[in-house]
Amino acid sequence: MLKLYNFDRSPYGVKVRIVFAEKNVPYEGIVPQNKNEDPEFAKLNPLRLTPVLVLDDGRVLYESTIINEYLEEAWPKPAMLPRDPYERARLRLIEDVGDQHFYPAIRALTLAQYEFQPPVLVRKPADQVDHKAIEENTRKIHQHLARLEADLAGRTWFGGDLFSLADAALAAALTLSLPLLGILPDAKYPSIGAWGKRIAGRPSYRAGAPKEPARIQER
Ligand SMILES: N[C@@H](CCC(=O)N[C@@H](CS)C(=O)NCC(=O)O)C(=O)O
Repeated sequence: MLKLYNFDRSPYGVKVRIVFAEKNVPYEGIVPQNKNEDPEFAKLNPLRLTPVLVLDDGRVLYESTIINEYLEEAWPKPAMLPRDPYERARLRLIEDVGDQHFYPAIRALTLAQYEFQPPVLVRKPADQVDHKAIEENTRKIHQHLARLEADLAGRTWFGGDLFSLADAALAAALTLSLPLLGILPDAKYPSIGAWGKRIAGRPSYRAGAPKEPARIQER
């Protein structure tokens, strides 16, 4: 059976687990122990990041986007990318900007004000809060949200009628991380709000979402 090394609360884990559930592909989920020191984990992924996918014959893939592209090609039904080349590229662009810019801004905003002590984010003492980083990353996040709002306007999913790899990729940011940080919901982004309610009702989302989501602990 396929093995997926990943963490319950990882946004990249959520992204991959939703695709597994959409495609109804069975897998064994494994939570890595001591992954930063364990030499066996470094053999799987020299970057020491999760998720990591191990195939039945032992071959390995990492990077959530690559894993999901592999799942899309190995289990093409239901399709999570459309046939039209431009539309495929448009959805990959949404996902890539999410991975490279949007998630890092959310992480930076989080770490500017909280210490991550799984499963809680503990608010930093006032003198350790990085106000400049909060301001910069809040601004960046709203720029991304405005663009995503425009991408979703008039669409059910980022892929129109098709629930796509981009929808899976943005699920954790838009339904978990930003609501936790108090950035969403926001009346400025009605299409994102409606999308969030739709995705929350999807069985694959319920299967892929963290069993124990992060929460904030005040000092
Ligand atoms: N670009 C990578 C990012 C993966 C990533 O940052 N994973 C986090 C978990 S959410 C991780 O392993 N962080 C290092 C750590 O927790 O020590 C991907 O898309 O798979």
